[in-house]
Amino acid sequence: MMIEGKRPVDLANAAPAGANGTNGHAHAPLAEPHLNEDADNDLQETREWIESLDAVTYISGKGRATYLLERLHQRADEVGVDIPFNANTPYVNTISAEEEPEFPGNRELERKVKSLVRWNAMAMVLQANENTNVGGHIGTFASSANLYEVGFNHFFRGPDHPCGGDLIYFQGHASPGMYARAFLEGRLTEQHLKNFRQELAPGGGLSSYPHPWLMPDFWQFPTVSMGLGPLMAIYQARYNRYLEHRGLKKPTDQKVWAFLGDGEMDEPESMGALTLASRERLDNLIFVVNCNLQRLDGPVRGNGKIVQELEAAFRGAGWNVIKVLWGSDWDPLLAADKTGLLKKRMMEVVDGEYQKYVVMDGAYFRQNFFGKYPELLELVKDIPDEALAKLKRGGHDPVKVYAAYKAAVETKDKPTVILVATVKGYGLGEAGEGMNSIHNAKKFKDRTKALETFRDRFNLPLSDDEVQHAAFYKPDPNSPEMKYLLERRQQLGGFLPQRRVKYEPLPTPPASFIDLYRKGSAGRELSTTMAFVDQLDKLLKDKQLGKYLVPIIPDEARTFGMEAYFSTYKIYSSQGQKYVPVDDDTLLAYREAKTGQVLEEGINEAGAVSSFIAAGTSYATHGVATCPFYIYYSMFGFQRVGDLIWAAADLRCRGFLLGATAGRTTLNGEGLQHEDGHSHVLASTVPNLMCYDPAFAYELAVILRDGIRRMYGPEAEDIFYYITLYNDNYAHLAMPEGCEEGILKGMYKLRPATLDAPGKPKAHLLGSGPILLYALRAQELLAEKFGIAADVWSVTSYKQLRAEGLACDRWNLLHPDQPPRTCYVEQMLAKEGKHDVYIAASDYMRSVQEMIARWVPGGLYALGTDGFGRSETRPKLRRHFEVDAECITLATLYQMSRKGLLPASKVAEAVKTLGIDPEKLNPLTA
Ligand SMILES: Cc1ncc(C[n+]2csc(CCOP(=O)(O)OP(=O)(O)O)c2C)c(N)n1
Ligand SMILES: [Mg+2]
Repeated sequence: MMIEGKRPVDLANAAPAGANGTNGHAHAPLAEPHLNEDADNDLQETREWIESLDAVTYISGKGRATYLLERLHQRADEVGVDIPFNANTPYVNTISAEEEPEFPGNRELERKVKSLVRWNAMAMVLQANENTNVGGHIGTFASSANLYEVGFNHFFRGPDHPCGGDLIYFQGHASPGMYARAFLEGRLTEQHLKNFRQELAPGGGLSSYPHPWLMPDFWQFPTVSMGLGPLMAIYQARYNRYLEHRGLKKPTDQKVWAFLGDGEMDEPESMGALTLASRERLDNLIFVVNCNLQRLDGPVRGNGKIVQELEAAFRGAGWNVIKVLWGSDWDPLLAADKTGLLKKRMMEVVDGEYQKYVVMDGAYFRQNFFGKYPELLELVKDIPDEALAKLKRGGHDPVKVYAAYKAAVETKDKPTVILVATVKGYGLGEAGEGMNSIHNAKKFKDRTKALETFRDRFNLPLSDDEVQHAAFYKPDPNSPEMKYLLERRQQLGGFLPQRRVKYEPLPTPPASFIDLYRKGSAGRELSTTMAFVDQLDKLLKDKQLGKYLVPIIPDEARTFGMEAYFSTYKIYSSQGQKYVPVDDDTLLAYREAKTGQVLEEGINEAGAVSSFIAAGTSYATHGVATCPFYIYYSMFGFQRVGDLIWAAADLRCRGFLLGATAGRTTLNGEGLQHEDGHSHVLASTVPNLMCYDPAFAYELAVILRDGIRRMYGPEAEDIFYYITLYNDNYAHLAMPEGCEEGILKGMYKLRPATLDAPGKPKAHLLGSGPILLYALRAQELLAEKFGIAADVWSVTSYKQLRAEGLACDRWNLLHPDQPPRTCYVEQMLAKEGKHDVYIAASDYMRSVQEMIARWVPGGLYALGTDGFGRSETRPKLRRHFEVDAECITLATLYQMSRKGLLPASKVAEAVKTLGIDPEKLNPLTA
């Protein structure tokens, strides 16, 4: 039986519309049900069940139908009926044609603008490559132009909007489209476009991809390292809520949009945090996955369907999924598909085949897609081949995209993903549309023909000559399309992308903060981690500053002795605490609260560093400066999430990264995969990261205070900090007079030699972190056993010293006829004896210490922890890696003998008296 619009129904048995959460009616005629005659042994009964559902849907709406199905589901559970699991819906648009809202824009003007953006984006990449071969991408934006234009004209709110502006993660490879639009908007000049990827050209250029470091007024979020964008977007949306719940930002309906590639979704980071978004009910978050079915080399899922795979994963993770697969011109075909065969065919064709249809002509499409079933051939018999070939994918239809975006922004209590089908290289025809090679295409083979085809396809008002030159085109400012474009942006609160920095600086902690640690620990033994926990606690209690500080911990608070923070500052939880914690009656209870300050991220370094990024960039994204302190196992920092830290640097993120349980020999029992002796090597590669390896509480206090001043005070430097913290307990020395500058610059003399040996060369022992204590012990050994005077220096930052030294060297190189500058290391050592020897040891690899070797007179002998860690006691590990007091002593004697200040036999003797086994394992290879 056919169900038509005027089908008689039994109204007496229909539930009233609106009951049980109806969410809309489907008044269109319903398709004939699909019955499987072979597998069904009671067709009549099946038909009756389906008809009942149809009747309810027709009379009372889909909401009622959903309700009844839920009840049936529940009943089936009660009586033990198995329900097959299926996370997928059919391969059609989630929003049916009947449910579509009216498109509010001017289709004609929007099409014109979009065509111009397309042209200028393509021309920009083409010109750049014809002139300089600097690369660029045409295919990505060609596929997503419509996705962005619908957003720009109707959805994306700019920074002047009362919501503060939506935060948009633009797909990295689509950047030419964003520049082309900014050109039409009058924000970029033709010269800028000409200088795409030539950032050192006169007049400035445009960065290849979104980089706030390179274009700080334009780009907000770096997205081009695939997978980081989606992860950071989730944590950004969550941080927005954190700020609101803590009263630091007024609640608005501001959205976070992330535009992603379907190939990009294969990165584990892309989908790794999906359940956080649904758990936190982030209805302020919208993913748009551009499913052009291709990545760089070829199809994303040639033998499968990426949209269906993503749908199942996102639905399973609790997201609202909206599929936009088919353009409006498919609507009549779908409506005429009374048997459901067209839907079936849509579902059974794999992505590799869909890609093939793009490249082949209409006849091929007819034969291979519709030709599978005679009924489908019949369905399209009146449509000529050319028209068949032009049937659009949903992503190229503004009406369909608008409907999806509208539904997404109106969705409550869930994040939304829009899976939108497009064609890679859309509009490029034979020049690359749908080709496997399109991702990297930057020039056209048959150039004139390709450009003319492009012009004609998009009705661009360009002369043959302009086409020939791939000239940029901007219509008259008074043209209707230009007025429309600007009017839309004005209505929506200004241009995007746009990065604005305007915020109140934070107060610098008072000098008295350092005074607290000036006296040392008076013999009490404590670790630098304990010192940090105490210092952050003091800062959190600061009346003006405290509430802007954000402690972030990945399930390691107890390891670092921070459990008291849970009860004092509370763990942020958007749902408060719905249970009584097991330790409720203790002082250190595990307290969660909606206004909680601590971000306890679970075992999730990638997520925690994403929170660090959201917090450390809040001064720019929200105009509210917050200062994150992310403390973690130092081993699981740079080598685990180094790319996110690089993104943080690009983002001009501020805050403190605290690598705790640091040091290859200090974290002793945990072995090879825990003991970090190289994070300072990795950290040294990040240009705007200040790296410190302090040994004493006062050093740490000086660094923290100055860091807050530099980042959050009026100077507002775009830097951030990496500080290593250790869990070795020892007595902390009192702060020597006047060492503050040295602590910050990287080194100062901690304890001059007590042995008076006038006229004799001295040794200088440079130490950092807990190994500084061994340098102090070596100083004593040298004096007591060998009569050698040694000064001990505390080196807090080899990276800072090196950066300053390199800057001096460079200046000298470029100004050879002027008096040379001396760097800080040279200045520090200038007063020392000409024949003195220098030994540097830390709990890090030798290359860290060697960073300053070139400025040390007579060379520097480095001791460090090169090699794999292992489980042992600290003394044994320090001997194994040859960084203990005896090994420092030996290295000093050896350096002296190399300089002819001591016979080699004396050193050989010392090997014995110091108890060092010369045939011991080589730590580097052991
Ligand atoms: C982490 C990372 N790996 C590799 C790349 C190189 N890369 C850039 S774009 C791209 C393909 C992108 O495909 P997709 O995500 O489907 O985007 P599309 O261009 O198709 O929209 C690759 C492999 C990268 N930018 N980042
Ligand atoms: Mg793709």
